[in-house]
Amino acid sequence: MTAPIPVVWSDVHRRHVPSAEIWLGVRTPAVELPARADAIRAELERAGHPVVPATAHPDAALAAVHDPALLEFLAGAWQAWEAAGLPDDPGQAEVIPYFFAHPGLLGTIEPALPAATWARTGRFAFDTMTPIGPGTWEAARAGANAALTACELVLGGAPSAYACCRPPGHHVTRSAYGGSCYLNNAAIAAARLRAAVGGAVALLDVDAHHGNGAQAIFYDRADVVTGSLHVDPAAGWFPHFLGFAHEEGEGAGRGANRNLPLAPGSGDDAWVAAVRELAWWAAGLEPRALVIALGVDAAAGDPESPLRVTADGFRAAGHALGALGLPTVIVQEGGYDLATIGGLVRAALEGVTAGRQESMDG
Ligand code: SP5
Ligand code: ZN
Repeated sequence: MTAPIPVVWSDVHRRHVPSAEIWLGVRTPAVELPARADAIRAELERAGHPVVPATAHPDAALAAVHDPALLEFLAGAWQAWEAAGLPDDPGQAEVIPYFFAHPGLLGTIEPALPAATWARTGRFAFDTMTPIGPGTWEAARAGANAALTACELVLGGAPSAYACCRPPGHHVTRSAYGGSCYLNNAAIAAARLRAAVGGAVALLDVDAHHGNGAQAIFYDRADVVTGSLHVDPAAGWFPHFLGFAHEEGEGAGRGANRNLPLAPGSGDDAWVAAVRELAWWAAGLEPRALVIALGVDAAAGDPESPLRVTADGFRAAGHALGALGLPTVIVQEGGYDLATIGGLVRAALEGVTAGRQESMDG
């Protein structure tokens, strides 16, 4: 009988309360809300998972994957916004970009770091849907601490640990944030494990959306193997410009990135087959540890994706990944159906434990 996977937790996530997502210039209801993590925790506690508080970790662990300029911006963005009076004039209470340091604008010229608060955001944000409010930095920083605490548990001998990170992180690149994400918790965890285990680390992303952040961060590296299955961006889904099958890594990292785009409407059969394919592929590159970017927004009924995966599908996915038999850190990403999100995470964790057990017995 294996012990239930510990849940690493921080209440500080509740300080991040986005008021809306600006989509096509329109204020639409925010979906990445505190009730998400609270629902997951409640369900996992009911199922007997122990809850472990996240402990503080140094900024150096974040700087392993993020540009210090991004970290400095995120840490002070809301205070600067407020000090500039922007909540009063023009009346925007959260940090939102309007003008972007687009590569087609800049060519080979390095972007300036504008002194104007209303301009600086466009150096670091790649969408308008990821507002920074008064508690956003503290919450994101606490999420990174949770991911790092889960790493310490696993490095200390736990077979696996789950970090209930909120806000999520998998869309954040080395120097740009978006997609409801501010710090790439899963990439931070992968870098931490990579520094501690004498070999490669695999970071496999089952969120409904492409894990573009880790792909970009580790694109030219073979020592962090990245893979993602997600709804086909060509079918109109975020992140639109990335996540295609031909993105295979470059330089030393060629062959160490894998994308499996799935058609809208894909359900358990196609989705679980893709998870197994990703797991087998990663196993062939002989990683010594695993990070699972566990979004559960591929679920049938999730408002943010057209995939149709059930709790049984998430259990089977967990099983396939647990069967790799690796020290495993599981990091929460998306998942927006409050009625089912907890049960979906619970099923995935059950699968990880069962798959792991089978790999030991077998
Ligand atoms: C972590 C994660 O799952 N991020 C997903 C971000 C994708 N959001 C894109 C939403 C596109 C517009 N949706 C229309 C409804 C507006 N609320
Ligand atoms: Zn997602």
